[in-house]
Amino acid sequence: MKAKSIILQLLVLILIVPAAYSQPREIYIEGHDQLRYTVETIKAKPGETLKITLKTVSAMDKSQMSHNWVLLKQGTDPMNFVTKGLQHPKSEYIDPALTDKIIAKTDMLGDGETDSVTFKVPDKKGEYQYVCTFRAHFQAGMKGKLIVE
Ligand SMILES: [Cu+2]
Repeated sequence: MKAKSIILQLLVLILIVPAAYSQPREIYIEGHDQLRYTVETIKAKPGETLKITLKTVSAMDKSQMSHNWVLLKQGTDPMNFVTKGLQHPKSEYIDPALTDKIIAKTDMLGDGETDSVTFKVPDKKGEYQYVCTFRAHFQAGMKGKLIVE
């Protein structure tokens, strides 16, 4: 009888523990007309699962004011990335030739719109830049960094 109860407890552990660990840590960010993210630094553990939710809050039309959240691989020049993207308004100002530089991204969002992305943080420690690719937003300061430590 005792062995049976231990087996039952083990079963419960096997079923419940992985579920608890795989639950992503959620981070909520807003993009505003001031061309800033409300969260400009995110700290994370290597391999951690994060769920980023971005919401745009704006007094302007979507065609004039939209935001996304694009996390770039290390070694990617963010200025080059957004500059090349300027020629690709139909693909959310992201150059299709550079999509392999992206770790994770949300959709491009107008006022009141929300999108989430869940991803695994890279195992390599260090800093990863995130940017808004809408025209001139990065240059105006719409950026931040993920610090893996
Ligand atoms: Cu933006």
